[in-house]
Amino acid sequence: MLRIFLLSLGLVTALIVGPARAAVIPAPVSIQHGNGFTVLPLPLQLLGVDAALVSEQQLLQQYLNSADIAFGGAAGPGIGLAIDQALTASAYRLEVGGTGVSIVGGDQAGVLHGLQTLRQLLAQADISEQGVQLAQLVITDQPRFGYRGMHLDVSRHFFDVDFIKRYIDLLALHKMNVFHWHLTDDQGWRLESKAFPRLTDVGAWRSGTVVGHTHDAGAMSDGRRYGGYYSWDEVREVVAYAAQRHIMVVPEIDVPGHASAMIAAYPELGCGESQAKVQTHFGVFPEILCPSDATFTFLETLLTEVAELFPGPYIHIGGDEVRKDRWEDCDLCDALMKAHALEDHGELQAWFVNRTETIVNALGKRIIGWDEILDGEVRPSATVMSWRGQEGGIRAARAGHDVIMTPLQHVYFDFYQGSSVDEPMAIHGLTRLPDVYAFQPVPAELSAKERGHILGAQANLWTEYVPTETDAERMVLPRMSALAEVLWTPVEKRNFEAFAQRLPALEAQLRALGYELADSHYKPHIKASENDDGSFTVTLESLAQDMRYRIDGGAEQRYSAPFTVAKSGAVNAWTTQHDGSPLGDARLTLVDHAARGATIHGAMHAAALVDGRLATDRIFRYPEWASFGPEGMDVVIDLLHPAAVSSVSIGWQAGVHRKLFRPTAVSVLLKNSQGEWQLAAELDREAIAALDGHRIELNFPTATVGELRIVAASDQLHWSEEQSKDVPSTLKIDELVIR
Ligand code: TNX
Repeated sequence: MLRIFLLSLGLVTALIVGPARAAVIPAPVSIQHGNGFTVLPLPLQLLGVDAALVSEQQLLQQYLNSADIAFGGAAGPGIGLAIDQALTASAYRLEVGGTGVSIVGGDQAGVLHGLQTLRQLLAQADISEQGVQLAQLVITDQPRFGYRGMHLDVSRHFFDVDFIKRYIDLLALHKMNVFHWHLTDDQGWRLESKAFPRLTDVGAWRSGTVVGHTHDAGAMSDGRRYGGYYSWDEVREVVAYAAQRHIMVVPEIDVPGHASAMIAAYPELGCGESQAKVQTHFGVFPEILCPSDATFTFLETLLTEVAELFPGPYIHIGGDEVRKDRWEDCDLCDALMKAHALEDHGELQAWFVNRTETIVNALGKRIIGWDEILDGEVRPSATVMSWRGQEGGIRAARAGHDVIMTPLQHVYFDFYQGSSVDEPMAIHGLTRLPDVYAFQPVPAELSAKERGHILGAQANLWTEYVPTETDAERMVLPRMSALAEVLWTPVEKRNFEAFAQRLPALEAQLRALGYELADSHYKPHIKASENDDGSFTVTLESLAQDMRYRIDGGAEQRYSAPFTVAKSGAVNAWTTQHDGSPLGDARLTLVDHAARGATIHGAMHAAALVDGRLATDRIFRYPEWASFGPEGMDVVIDLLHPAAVSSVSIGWQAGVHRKLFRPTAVSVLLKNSQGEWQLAAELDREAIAALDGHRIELNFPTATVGELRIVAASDQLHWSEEQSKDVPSTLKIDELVIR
């Protein structure tokens, strides 16, 4: 009533107690909340706009359209956009006051950032026939980093231009400004070339795609032709679309490794008798460009096209995961190494990078390379993308390179985002929302001058296991919302709990825009820490409030605080959604046994084998398993105190998403009082093959021993696409349960 009355008087400031405070992600540098509200009558009036902001006004109209807010009115408080060069570039000031909304940017990008904030405010506003009611406030804001990026791999799976635009829309909404387009890899070449049409005629198509995980036992291709590529017109369309949103596109042409598709198209680029094909499986393949003059002539022509298509200052030339097998067996390489006094193939790779950089520089651009380019001496003018942790970035910054941080622990969005067993298959690893949020792109150990080299950071979406658009959206949302805050918000304003409270509003907005989001962060994550008395303290974490659990299938309990599991117990946890339905299926099986915490020799990361936690009913993560090569497992367990034992159970098969190799022989030996190993039990291939389930159990007459030796091996070979030959099957083992 009051509001209508005020409106009818032409007053637009209503003193109504409104919704919670504005929830903006990334959190702005400063928000001052006023006391009142401003009602913008519908249709909204767009106020005088600078000539320089025609494009931003168009975007505003599109944004209003997609939020179903009518505009084009000519009365009442409206929205005005302006530039004020007193503000720094990319900065903006947004005010909701009596005369409406004013967005003033230091430049066009600043205005765009203000528009993104406005969209979030509008999405949370009360909208009625009277208009849009906004809380009065003043936001002043600017980014922390100049480089705020998202990567997308379109080789392993192809995404069409419509999706690329939707992805770019996501970047804009999150105030990000770099789109790193990973256009080439072993599984497909995705960029048209006029000079080299076979790159797409041949290189854009593969004969199938591996089903399941590429390292599964018996992984097979689906045999379905797969591919696609972008024409020059499409690339120009994407570049222009990004430019309107002040987003730079960085194209990546990955050389000299990850080049199977390129060499399949032009075999003369490879070293030796190349049998390269566009790969159907994933991994790291030996196909590599030969460092010949012909290769560099080819690259010069190709990169000239790339430089014309992409107006930005950078071309990413890859340089990651280069297997040197073919270079080791190559006369030309030997001669080059001798002529240039290169000590090893790492230096030859650096020489390759430097020569490629010379080409790129002559085209007026700079290179970016993955951190492996530091394996030899590359010039400091090369920008380094640090992905194998942040060490490469630290080394690079100290050597005077510019650095973009993309460490896999925090920003590999192809990793699992939750540990719940109902999560969709991902490559491996676990990067939960809080892990992304905790990312610190500037390492503390750098000096002030070295810190100046950290341009910013980006997340990478590799798409080996991301086949569809929906999957891609779910992998980046909402992890990129957390990253946006890392990249934008002053570090002292970052707070995960506050972010988690602001997140649902953004999630609702993204859903309304038609995006699919992960719900992994609303499922529980189980953590267990071991106490001195051998019991476990179990903690459940989730952004959902209502967490439930059972132990050993017992009664359902509501989680309120960490609880104790005496020594053994299968914990199962889930959360309850608003409609009461359960979400998530997190599991952790804790087992007590004679070898828990014992000393164990004979394997790397062997402690995982006796840590009292089973990995056999979990998502597959490498650190939870001990891995064994062709020689198999042969470990000795030194029990802390001699104990009576009569069984050994060996976990060999992951419960979820990964099919591991089954041993073909296992045996248990016990050390007798004379210090000799005596066979206690063994199973052969037939006996093991006949077993069901994820574990192999061996029983023997009770004996009191101090040391056990457990041997597991496989004499099987399996076809390896990466090596193009049969190779011995590796074993992954977790938890040797000894009782
Ligand atoms: C390593 S990160 C790669 C990619 C894979 C990725 C999977 C990098 C520079 N190279 O080729 O897709 O791991 O996580």
